[in-house]
Amino acid sequence: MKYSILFLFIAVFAFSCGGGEQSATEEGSTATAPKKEAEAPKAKAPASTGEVVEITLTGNDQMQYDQVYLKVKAGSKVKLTLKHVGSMAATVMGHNFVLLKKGTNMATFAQEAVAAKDTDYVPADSDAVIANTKMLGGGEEVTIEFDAPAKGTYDYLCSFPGHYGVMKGKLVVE
Ligand SMILES: [Cu+2]
Repeated sequence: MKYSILFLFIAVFAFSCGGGEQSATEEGSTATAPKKEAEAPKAKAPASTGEVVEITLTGNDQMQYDQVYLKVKAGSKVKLTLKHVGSMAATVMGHNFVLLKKGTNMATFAQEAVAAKDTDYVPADSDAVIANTKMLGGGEEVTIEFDAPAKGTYDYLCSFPGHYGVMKGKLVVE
């Protein structure tokens, strides 16, 4: 009886020591993990689900998009087709689609875009753009593909001078 109690005591002691070491190791590994997680949100998109979302957006001669609210799932690939369903030239009624990163001031961006005529009214050195199409004239269309950004709501606009006041919308990633 005495031996068995002693054995039990040793066993419990040994177990708790072992357990202590184990949890210390786990704490050690979780202590380094947050650093990696902290870097992750900076990545443009979550792991791809392989799902492709096709969207067709139009712009017309009345300076209007047909949709001001687009919704896609996080991790999907967005295949966006922009069609200019009007007939006016790109030089007078050009339309494009520019998706902006969160925190971008649309008015400020649009002002910078006006000065970027040489690059289709999208500032070449801008880091505020997630994706954009070229500028289209009546009857033209273009398709672009991009990875849906992280969950959230993003602004998009037509950056042709003077258009963003009306030609803008929200892309929701959920
Ligand atoms: Cu436009």
